[in-house]
Amino acid sequence: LNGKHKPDRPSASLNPEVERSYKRFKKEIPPAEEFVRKIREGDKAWLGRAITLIESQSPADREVAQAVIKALLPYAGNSFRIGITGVPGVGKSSFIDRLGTHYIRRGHKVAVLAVDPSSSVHKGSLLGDKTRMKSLLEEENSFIRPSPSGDFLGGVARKTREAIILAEAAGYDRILVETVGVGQSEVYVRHITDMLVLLKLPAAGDELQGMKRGIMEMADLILINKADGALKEEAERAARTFRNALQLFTYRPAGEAGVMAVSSFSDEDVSRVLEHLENFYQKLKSDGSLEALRNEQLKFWFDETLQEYWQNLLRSNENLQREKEKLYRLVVERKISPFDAAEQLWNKILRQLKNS
Ligand SMILES: Nc1nc2c(ncn2[C@@H]2O[C@H](COP(=O)(O)OP(=O)(O)O)[C@@H](O)[C@H]2O)c(=O)[nH]1
Ligand SMILES: [Mg+2]
Repeated sequence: LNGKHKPDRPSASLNPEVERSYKRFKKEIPPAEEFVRKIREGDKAWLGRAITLIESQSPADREVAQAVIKALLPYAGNSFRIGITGVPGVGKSSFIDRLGTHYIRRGHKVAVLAVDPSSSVHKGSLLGDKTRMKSLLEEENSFIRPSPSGDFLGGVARKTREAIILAEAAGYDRILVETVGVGQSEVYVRHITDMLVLLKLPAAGDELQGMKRGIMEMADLILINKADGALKEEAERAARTFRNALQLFTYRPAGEAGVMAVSSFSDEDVSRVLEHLENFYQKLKSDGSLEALRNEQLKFWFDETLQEYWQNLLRSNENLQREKEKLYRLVVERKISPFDAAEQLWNKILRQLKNS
């Protein structure tokens, strides 16, 4: 932590002007040691600032962020990371508010983070929406952070993954990651959490026809939410239907996915869910599957990042880019197969590597 860290990511060709602003910027950011110390003390403001550095576009910021992450890694990992997904309006934030409060009552420290693929459009996310988390927000032992923006989902998820590390180093031992169940976001959330909880609205059985099988298979727990008032019976019916349907699917080592009809507003339901989550976590820890899962995730992010470097290399090399476009034309003109084209490009890359 001597402030001489090289950026962990290849910074796009630094022209002199960028270089100057980089240096100027660097002076203004407190040194990594200070972030590390404050975060270890549990200082929320500094935790927030460090996450801002992770999300920053500036290479200088990210350099400090990477140094902070590296220094804090030994203090991370000791939490239960729970992904919570579902369509907008299903009650994710409301449920997290109650669940988080219950966790705090039991002596835990709770961080709520979000992965929102659309947040770059909306500039500021609807997830981690603080208006729906009023009671949790008032708690000393909570930390709530909306989704980072980003142009691609993998990047947003990676930033959230890094934020998890910082939050854990700050002493948060229950991490709730909220994401909208659209596109691939829950797939990425699966790669940064230990357990995936899917919230669903009470709906008639015919919903099973159109349900996204992928996410149902990924979910470790399905909550049919809003099981209160007029919807209570319908929710319980839906829970039974899902339970039967799910028996057809296969599951992760930790066992059968549970299905529960619940209401965000029922303390009894929320504690029942909490018990289920904790049992799941104990099981994951005791039979070694937590470690296996996290190892898999580390490998995934390694591969994913390597892919990214690779694509950047291809994009930034004009020669290869031209060749690729040429081959692409030949492919769509049916002159060569996509496989031949890929092989040709690959050979060209290998030749270039040998010459460099
Ligand atoms: N009746 C009922 N309404 C709920 C429940 N949970 C959330 N809501 C309401 O559903 C709406 C959307 O909730 P929100 O937490 O913002 O959903 P999110 O978009 O999934 O985060 C709000 O009006 C909540 O008050 C529940 O268990 N029962
Ligand atoms: Mg929400």
